[in-house]
Amino acid sequence: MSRLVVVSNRVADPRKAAAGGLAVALGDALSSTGGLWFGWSGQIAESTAPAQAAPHIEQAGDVTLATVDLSADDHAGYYLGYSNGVLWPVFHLRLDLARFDAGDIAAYRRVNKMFARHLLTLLLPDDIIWVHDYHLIPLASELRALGCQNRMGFFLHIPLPPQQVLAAIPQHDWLVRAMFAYDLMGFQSEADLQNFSRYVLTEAGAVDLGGHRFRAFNRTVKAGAFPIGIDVDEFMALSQELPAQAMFERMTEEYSRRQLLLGVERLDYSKGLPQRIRAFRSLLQQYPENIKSATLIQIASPSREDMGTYTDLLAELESLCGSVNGDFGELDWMPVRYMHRNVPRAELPGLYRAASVALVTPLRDGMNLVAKEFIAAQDPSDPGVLVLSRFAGAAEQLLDALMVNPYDIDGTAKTIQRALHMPLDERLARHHNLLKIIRTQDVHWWRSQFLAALESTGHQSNNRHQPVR
Ligand code: ADQ
Repeated sequence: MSRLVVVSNRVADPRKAAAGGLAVALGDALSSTGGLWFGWSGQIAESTAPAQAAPHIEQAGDVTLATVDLSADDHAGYYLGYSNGVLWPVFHLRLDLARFDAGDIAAYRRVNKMFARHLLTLLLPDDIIWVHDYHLIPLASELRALGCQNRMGFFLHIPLPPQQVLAAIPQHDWLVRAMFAYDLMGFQSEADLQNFSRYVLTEAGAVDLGGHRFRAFNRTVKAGAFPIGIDVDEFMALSQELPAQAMFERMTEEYSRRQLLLGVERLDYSKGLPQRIRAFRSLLQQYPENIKSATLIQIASPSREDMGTYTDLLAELESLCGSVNGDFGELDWMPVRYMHRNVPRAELPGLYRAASVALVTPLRDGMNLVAKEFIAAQDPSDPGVLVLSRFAGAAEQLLDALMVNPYDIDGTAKTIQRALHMPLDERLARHHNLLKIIRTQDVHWWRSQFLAALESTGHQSNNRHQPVR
């Protein structure tokens, strides 16, 4: 069996409890074949030329972790600049927030080249390489330019925007050409797959070979939708452990006379936080019976705090929460409890289980795992209700959630009202169907579907490499 090599911007030790579903699933796949996980160490090197240093190697059970440091300039240009200042906003339909700077694209190319150079020294001829996410789109083309012939697949964790939006990136043709250096391009949803197909057929002059196989630039790439899941069994087991139980008891006792609504995410403009707080205000205005009863706990963990757009969002969110509390709060009731921090992973299932309603209302999201975690954590005999944005990738699978358009503030408030007052039999039926789908299409299913599709690509025979320049 070929060895699996996973490449992602950050590397996680799959044995550590805090690693989370994705790291656990990739760790499983890596250990079953004895594998290598390669990426950035998370360290910014003090020396000006860390690119020359050999990767740090650490053994985690059967998995080898290989990491490299970045220089301060590379971190600024590759990570903050191009990855999170161009690709993240544009792929989430926020062209207004993108900053196109020639220095950043140069750093993005430089780091991908540096990754390719280091990774090549660690590769065996029949390794299968699985590259993750927008930071590393050109990695395969850089590896191919160095003569690497291995089978390579790519999975995009964030959405792919429609053709016209993608085409606004000055280097869009270069980026998409680089995607053809892979044998398989994996996306979260059918909508992303359609965007890819439309772009390559109309902008890149690709030939449609059928079965989502496309030929362009002398290469054939297969594309597919592989919705990522969670490790349902692991998450359910976590919810039975002490930290989760203690959190559940604390919350149900503290809010015994209230109905809890819950939002959990990284503080990010894609997650629709200001719109959500406005929808909650509208709920209290339109349906005053919820006053002194409905309480929104909003947890937004710090994220990319060295970027200005994120500090602006933090200020906006704090002011919105403050104004709802000021206008509606009572001496014995605070409508919104907002916390700018992480909840320990071991306690999260208890928090989810104590909530009557989860508000997962991103403006755009590749998948959204919080929605799936909320479902897994519910008491099956008295489950809470999931209110889900139609613009999350998860909406294609979680058809029994209550769907909202997060831009429609009053419409979202109306749906929250319905969620808060949903009868038990309807909650049971919806939860049953939701649990079934997240169980069938869990993270292990996702990983095996992707790897099976990658192994079935007609890699060696079809693809003679043309360097992407
Ligand atoms: P994210 O944008 O980070 O991921 P999401 O899919 O919701 O979004 O995953 C977040 C993870 O972090 C969940 O496991 C959640 O429990 C945890 N988390 C978030 N906020 C937390 C907090 N305050 N405290 C503790 N834990 C918290 C990207 C894409 C998504 C895609 C995933 C996986 O943007 O669209 O679903 O990758 O592919």
